[in-house]
Amino acid sequence: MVRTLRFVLGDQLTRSVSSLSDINPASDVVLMVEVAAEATSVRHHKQKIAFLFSGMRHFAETLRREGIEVDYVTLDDAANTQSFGGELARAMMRHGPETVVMTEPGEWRVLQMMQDWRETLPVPLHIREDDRFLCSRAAFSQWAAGRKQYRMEFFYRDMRKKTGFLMAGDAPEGGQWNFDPENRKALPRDHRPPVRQRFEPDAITREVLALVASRFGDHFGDLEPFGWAVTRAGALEALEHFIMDCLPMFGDFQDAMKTGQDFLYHAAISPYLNAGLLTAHEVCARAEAAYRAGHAPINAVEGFIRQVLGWREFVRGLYWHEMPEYAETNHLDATRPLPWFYWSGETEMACMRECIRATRQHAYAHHIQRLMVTGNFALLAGIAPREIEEWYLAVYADAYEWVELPNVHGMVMHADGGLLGSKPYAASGAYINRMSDYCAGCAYDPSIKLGPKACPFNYLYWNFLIENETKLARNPRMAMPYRTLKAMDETRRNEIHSEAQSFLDNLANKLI
Ligand code: FAD
Ligand code: DLZ
Ligand code: SF4
Repeated sequence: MVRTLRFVLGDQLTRSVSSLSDINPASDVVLMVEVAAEATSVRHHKQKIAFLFSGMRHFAETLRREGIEVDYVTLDDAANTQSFGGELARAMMRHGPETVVMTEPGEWRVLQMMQDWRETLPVPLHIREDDRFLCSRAAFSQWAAGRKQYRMEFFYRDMRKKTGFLMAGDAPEGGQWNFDPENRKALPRDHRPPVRQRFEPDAITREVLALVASRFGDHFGDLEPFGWAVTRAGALEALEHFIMDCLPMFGDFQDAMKTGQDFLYHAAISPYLNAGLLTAHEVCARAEAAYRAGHAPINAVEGFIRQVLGWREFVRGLYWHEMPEYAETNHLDATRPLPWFYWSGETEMACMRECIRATRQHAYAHHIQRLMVTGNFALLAGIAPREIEEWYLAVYADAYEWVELPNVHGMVMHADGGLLGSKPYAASGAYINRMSDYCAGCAYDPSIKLGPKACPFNYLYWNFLIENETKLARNPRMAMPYRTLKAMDETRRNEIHSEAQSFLDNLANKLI
């Protein structure tokens, strides 16, 4: 008789996950299911599906080696109903458990499903807290209570104090909370970043790659070469590679972009963190140890820990505190459909082409590419939040709604009216030109403001400010660009507006 059925989702591949913490191998069964409904809830990048399916299969093997019974339903199992609900119902028939235990999911959509199952299951379903995060949902809500806007920097300082990471007694290590002003260097022309570690697919991964090719061949992205780690041991190796070879320069070149250099000094560990193959605590602890051992400077280590302990925990807390209303806002009334080249990568804009190429090739782009190129364009072009959110959720191996939505809806699109960030990250071509080498290979010129050779980011930037004047001009952090706009004469404003309009019309008509 099975006492407890423990249903583990694809992004819960952590041995210490709360749904497994008190498992009794003598009487309990773990359920894991590959289902088409999840792979197509948005049409996920082929590598993302392969990463998760292979990660799930390896995780199941690890549990079995411990003597735990795992009931694993593969995608091509003839009886697979292809949905979480259907597979749970079938497993109930197979095992007849006394209770079902799960860890809360990373998406509101899935939590709603789980709450519905509670109504229909013949036995209790216990949904446990996901304690893999350093800030619980309750602790975030306590922090957020009474605040009209949430600012990461204040949250982050509290998290430093609470966890003790990079603290010297009560003070921040190095005398400052934030070393960002040192972290905005462009990459020197002849600089060669380290070659990044890739992982050869083993037999399990090869089987999954064949499955994904046959079932999801029409999804966005290249399936191969596939170089992601799919086990905890592999993820730990990837972390070690980052710490030893990349962390020391992570800070300096955090905002840099370079053609053909898709990872630079970034960690490339977000798929592992988000699927549970690494934990936030161990990643921060390893980075801090590298600092204490004199291997990496404070600007790099503080910058990195801020991303994991600050941003990652902050967006997760905000997501759960604000959902489901959060997803519905559209502060800037943006309604334009997503341009077709987000999927094809075929555009004359070299920066967009390059970032979409990296995305297609690896199911990865680094933060500044996501924020200041593909995100910036979507903001300036007034793309409907829902359409651009779906793109980001589909194309990255690390994308789950709890982390994607606040980044896209809040940080990029300002659709939440400033709940997450004090201003939109709008930028003209000058920013991209300063931080990358993209413009040198572009059909457009970042120094030209209007006309056929003008960089579209230039007139779209000023047009964005014009169109959103009533909503943004009083924002003190937007004072500088609005002062410049005020000094512009009416003719110039009209020229900008009509050039932007014709570019956007051409986009809609697939002429660009
Ligand atoms: P690094 O730059 O090396 O940073 C280290 C780690 O910090 C990351 O692995 C990640 O866990 C964390 N981190 C850094 N920035 C953020 C952030 N803004 N929010 C949350 N965690 C952060 N991250 C995701 O994990 N999933 C997403 O779906 C996702 N969508 C994004 C969409 C947009 C528009 C933007 C601007 C950012 C998004 N991010 C997302 C955040 C960030 O871009 C990625 O975490 C990062 O690029 C992952 O690569 P890395 O591991 O090399 O990160
Ligand atoms: C993203 C994803 C995909 C593509 N496929 C599966 C799957 O077949 N089985 C599974 O358990 N989980 C999958 N996932 C992850 C879930 O969508 C994820 O658990 C939810 O998004 C909640 O975070
Ligand atoms: Fe992008 Fe403009 Fe530079 Fe071309 S000129 S790469 S469109 S920023």
